[in-house]
Amino acid sequence: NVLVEDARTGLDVETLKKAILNNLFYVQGKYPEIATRNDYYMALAYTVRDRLLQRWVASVKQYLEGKHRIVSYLSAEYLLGPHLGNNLVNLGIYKEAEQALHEMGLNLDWLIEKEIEPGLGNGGLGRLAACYMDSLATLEVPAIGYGIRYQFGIFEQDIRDGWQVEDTDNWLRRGNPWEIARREISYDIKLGGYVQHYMDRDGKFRTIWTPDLIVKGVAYDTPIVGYKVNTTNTLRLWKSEAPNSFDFQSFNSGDYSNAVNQKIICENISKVLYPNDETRSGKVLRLQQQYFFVSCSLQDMIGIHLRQGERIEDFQTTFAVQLNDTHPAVAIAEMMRLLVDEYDLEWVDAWRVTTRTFAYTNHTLLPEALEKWDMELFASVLPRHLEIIQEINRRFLDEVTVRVYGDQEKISSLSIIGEGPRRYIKMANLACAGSFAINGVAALHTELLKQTVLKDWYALSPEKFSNKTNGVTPRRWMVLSNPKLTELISSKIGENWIKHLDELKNLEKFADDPEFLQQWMDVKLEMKTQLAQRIVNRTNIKVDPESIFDIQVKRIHEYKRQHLNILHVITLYNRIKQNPEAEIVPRTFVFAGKAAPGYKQAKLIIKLINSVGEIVNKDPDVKGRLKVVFYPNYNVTNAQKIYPAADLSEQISTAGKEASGTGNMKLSLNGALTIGTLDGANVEIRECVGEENFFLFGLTAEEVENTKSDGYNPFHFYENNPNLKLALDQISNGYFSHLDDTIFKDLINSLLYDDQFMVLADYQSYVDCQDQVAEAFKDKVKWARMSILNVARMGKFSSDRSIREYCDEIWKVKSVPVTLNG
Ligand code: 26Q
Repeated sequence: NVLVEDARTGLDVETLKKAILNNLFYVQGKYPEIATRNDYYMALAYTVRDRLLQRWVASVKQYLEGKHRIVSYLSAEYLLGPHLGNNLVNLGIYKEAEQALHEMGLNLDWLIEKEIEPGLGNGGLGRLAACYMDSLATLEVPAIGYGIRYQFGIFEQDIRDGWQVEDTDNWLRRGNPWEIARREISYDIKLGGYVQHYMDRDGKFRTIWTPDLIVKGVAYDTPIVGYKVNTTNTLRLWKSEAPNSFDFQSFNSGDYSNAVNQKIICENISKVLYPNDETRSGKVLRLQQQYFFVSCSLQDMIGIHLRQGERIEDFQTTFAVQLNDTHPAVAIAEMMRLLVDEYDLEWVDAWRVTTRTFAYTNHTLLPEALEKWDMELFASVLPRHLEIIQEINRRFLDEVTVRVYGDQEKISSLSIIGEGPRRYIKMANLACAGSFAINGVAALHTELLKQTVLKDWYALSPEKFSNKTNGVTPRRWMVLSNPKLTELISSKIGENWIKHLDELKNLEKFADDPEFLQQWMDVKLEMKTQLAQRIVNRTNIKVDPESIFDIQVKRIHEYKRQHLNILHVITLYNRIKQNPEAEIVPRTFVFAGKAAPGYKQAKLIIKLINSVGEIVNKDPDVKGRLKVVFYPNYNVTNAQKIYPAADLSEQISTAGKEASGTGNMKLSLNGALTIGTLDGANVEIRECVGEENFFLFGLTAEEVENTKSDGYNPFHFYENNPNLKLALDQISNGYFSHLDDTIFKDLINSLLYDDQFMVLADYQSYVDCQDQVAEAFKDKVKWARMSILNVARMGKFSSDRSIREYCDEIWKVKSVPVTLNG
């Protein structure tokens, strides 16, 4: 009620209305008659922010008062997605805000669509960090996420003439109401230069690192509120700037342009997100980015710890630090430098603190994706850290040599420094040596880690290893993105499932209820109709909402095999061309995803999808039964619109290559059935939903390895499978490319003569499985029943479950409920 509730904290419709108008006036300087939609977006955003701030301040206060271990999540990427809708959901005021705006003659959806999402990540790894921040807050766990405030996030993708073109992501152009710049929280970060050692008057060895550049990191904080709790944690992202004192030298000596140049070099460090996933780039700037955010974060944590009146030796009692892949692994060397060089700890004491602080999550099995830094390049950026890593390695190998009985092969595989024509630093080995826990992100992935890339580490310290299967937040990926399905589910089993996803189990008993089945199908059809509208708006392609929506949305990668999917499209098309009367269950193939700008084959796959689409979509023989859509600029905003409309989820990576996948979980939770290989978390999804509700095909990880060691010959499959041969020939002959027979040559040659990812070996199994999908889809009610059972059994894949496991088994942290006083 307006009278008792403060205009900045009240959650009822009347107070919200008042607050929105108030913010429109005092933040945007507008009155309703002249306000734009963006003005209203900002007014609503500030209204929500006021309510977050109340909880945020209370959370910080509560954390500082007691003695609680705090989770510190270090990640070079956070793929947050738009904040407004999510914050309304988590504050529990979505309906109220909708009503308030409605009474003002406005529509909440329009305002939500105004937000430019912060795309500060490439894909799965960055999105996982965002889901984990949501679950940490929802589980009321004290946590702080540290990362980089990139001025430009992941590039925007456009499609021109079927090719991907990249544009910069200027996400801050209209300001950011969700962050608070904390100018007073900043640290100086050294880069480059040289190191000197000397003995001081007391006979103590001292180290001086004289950098050739100092940059300042400034904290920008974003509140992360939990679902229907007060807990509001901090995401602290660092922006790089020139230090205050900086310009003096150059300015005083009159070298103005040099001063300006140096300032630009400093600002460049947090300028742009590297758009490669799963490949290394070996660039100086990338290493500078990693060190920059890691050093700011560790200095910040040490400050918090010491201000609590604690001793530096007890750092690990205040923080558990999780390394999201090896991107922040230089933290292990930086922690040692801070403890030994800055806080005067003895090496062994510093190492004890360090190895009780860090835990490492691995996200890849592709050996070529493991991070390595050329030693000379590393020394040019971090000369002191190279010395420290060498010392860590010397002591570590001393210990190891005894344990492996001098086995040289094992020693060199465990060494943090790799030898060859050039020496290099292996970041995964640094992470393993300096961490008390190491985990993979799905059961199969963890097993394969133990058997392959981290085999010798597992033999050395099996007790450090565990599995933590990924999860996704049901708040963003169900409640926010699919309100109709959410309402239908809640009408049967209440709302508890939103925080306790296992309760979806209770849906099983409605799987044969005809009325519920009909409602389930109605919701899906409505979501498909809405997506069809977006597709036609964006691409001019008209699609049939009654057709199977067959969806593959994820980064474009050879191992993810979007080209296997397109071979199936061509196969169906050829069936029609060979017999226009052939029975074909109508399908809409939706592809979306970005290719790393330097990844030639991935860009070619995008062109191929669009080329095939161009022919198939307009061929009159097809009679609209097949449509191929490439939905441009896949990001969190678009994903939220696509998942709810999916009938079929394509999870078709080569077995043993996808660490986990998380899109597989989001699609399944939105009622899609999966066609997939036994890869990543697919294995566990299938175990949960039941094999009768999962379309399985393809070689297993073991069979892939055996086939390869027996001498895999893809050409054999080409020669012996007429449908496969026809499809590949059409691609190379230019059937889909206006008779240009050069465009796809590299792609076809790589398939025929190498086929690292077993596309040809899995082709027939895939096509056969797709035929079963089509057959199953003909019985709409049976399909709906499978879809319901599938959702009912997906409860395991909440990021709440993942985070609970990390808290109990790795971090040993407990929840700290936050109360609002006054
Ligand atoms: C490294 C060095 C230089 C530049 C960029 C990179 C880089 C950036 C991003 C390397 C890898 C990534 C991202 C990897 C990633 O997203 N991996 C995915 O992580 C998900 C969450 O665990 C898994 O579900 C996916 O299976 C895995 O592919």
